[in-house]
Amino acid sequence: MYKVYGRPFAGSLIAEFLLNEADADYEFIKVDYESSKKDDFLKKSPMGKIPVLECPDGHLVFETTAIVAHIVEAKNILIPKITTPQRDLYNQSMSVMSTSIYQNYHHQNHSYYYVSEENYDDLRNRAAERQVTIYNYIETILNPYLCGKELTAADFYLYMIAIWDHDREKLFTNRPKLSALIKELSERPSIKKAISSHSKNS
Ligand SMILES: N[C@@H](CCC(=O)N[C@@H](CS)C(=O)NCC(=O)O)C(=O)O
Repeated sequence: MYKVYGRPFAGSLIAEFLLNEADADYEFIKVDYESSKKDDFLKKSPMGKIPVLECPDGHLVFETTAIVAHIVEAKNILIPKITTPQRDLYNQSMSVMSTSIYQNYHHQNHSYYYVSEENYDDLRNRAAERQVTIYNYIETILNPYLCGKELTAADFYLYMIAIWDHDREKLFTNRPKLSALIKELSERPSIKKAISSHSKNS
C-alpha cells in the first residue's frame, strides 16, 4: 500500500485527496518539523520537506507536482488527455499553483526561512499582494473548474492551497467562482475523509 509522509493540513493533503479519489489505501505517517531535518528523513527527501509518497513497490517520490503526476498516471484519473488545450491549462495551472501560490504561502507562514524578524511584515505583505493577482487570474479561468467542464487533480490542488489562506473571507469576496468550487469540493468524500482524519487526530 502507499505511504504518505506529511503533516496534518500541510502539502501532503494533495496526495491524500487523490489517493482517496482513486480508492487506494494508504498509511499516513506524520513527520514533525524536527524529524524532517534528521538523517532518516533526509534520505527520503533531501531538502527535508514533506510530502513524500512511498509507492507500493517501495520507491519514493517527493515534490507535490511529481506526487500528483504519479497518482494521476498510475490510477488514470483526473488529468485531461494529452495534446488538448485542457491539458495545457492543467499543466499551466499546476505550475502556477506549485511554484507561485504555494511559495507565497510559504513566505507568509514560514517567514523565518527568508528574512530576519524585522522584515517579516514586509515579506508577508508582498507575498499577500502577489496572491491577489494570481487568484484574480484564477477567478477569470474557472468554468467551473480550472480546466473547464472537466474536474482534474489541479482543482484538488487549488482546494489545498486555498484553505491555507489566513483570510478566507477576503479570499472569497468578489470571487464567486472560486467560492463555489471550494464549497463543492469541500463536500467531496475524498476531501472530507482526509480532512476529518486530521481534525480527529489534531
Ligand atoms: N516544492 C515543495 C514544497 C514543499 C514544502 O514547502 N513543504 C512544507 C510543508 S507544506 C515543508 O516541508 N516545510 C518545511 C521546510 O521547508 O523546511 C513541494 O511542492 O512539495
